[in-house]
Amino acid sequence: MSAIKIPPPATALTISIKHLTCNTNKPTVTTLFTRNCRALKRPRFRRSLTTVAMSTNSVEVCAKASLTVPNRLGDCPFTQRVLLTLEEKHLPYDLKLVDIGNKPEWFLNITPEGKVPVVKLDDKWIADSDVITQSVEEKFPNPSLVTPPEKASVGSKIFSTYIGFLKSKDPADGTEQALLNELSAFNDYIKENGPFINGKDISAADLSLGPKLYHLEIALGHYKKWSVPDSLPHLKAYMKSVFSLDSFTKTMPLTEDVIEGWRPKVMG
Ligand SMILES: N[C@@H](CCC(=O)N[C@@H](CS)C(=O)NCC(=O)O)C(=O)O
Repeated sequence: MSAIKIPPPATALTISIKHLTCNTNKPTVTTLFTRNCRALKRPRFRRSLTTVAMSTNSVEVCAKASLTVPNRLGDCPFTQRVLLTLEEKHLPYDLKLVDIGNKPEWFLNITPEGKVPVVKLDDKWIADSDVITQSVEEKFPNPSLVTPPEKASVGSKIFSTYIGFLKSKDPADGTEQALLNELSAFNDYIKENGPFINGKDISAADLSLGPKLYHLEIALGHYKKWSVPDSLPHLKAYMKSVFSLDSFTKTMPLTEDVIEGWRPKVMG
């Protein structure tokens, strides 16, 4: 049985949040550690934490902290992809929120590149959502979230064309059309093969694309007053289905965080 792990030393501000998914829709159990973990010195509190730790074997996940609300999950679509994978596999996890604008030393020691998500599996920290989700799939194959290789790249150009359009300052530079072409191809694909990328069941490709479409909807709505056209009803239905999954609503960022998160890219 693993004892409760107290994240980083007193010098690093870390908020640790436990998520017990375990096949239920029960409210998330949230545990906050203060800077010096003073609460842990109280016997009753320590007992309840030990119970939580012993009844689960949480996957540790370093995630971006909210830019607008203290102690809340932030707006990284790659992190949400990993959390969606854990949620869909009913694996409990333990969030360590990282201030990406002021990365603590313990985080840079784990991952010198300094990017979230980073996940601890088998006592090793792993970076990059592609590698993490693949490793989680191998270690916890049930339920399977594998997308067949021939479908794995469906919708994969949407995110880069979205960023091109979001950053564009010239309405005639073709970036909007490039995005529309990708969205339209996806709409046609879902019409023929949906409701999800691999048909009736959600799979890894949806968990990667869903958070990106969520950012697209919020950021383009805010910065460009742009929305997905009604001429793409299958894409719209797909977005609605993915955004309303329990796993999605539990892991999605605040609208304000998505807006703030993209601001430097839009202004830069
Ligand atoms: N390819 C990586 C991308 C991760 C990534 O870009 N994370 C961003 C937040 S969404 C980050 O940590 N940025 C911090 C930085 O670049 O300093 C993945 O899929 O995990």
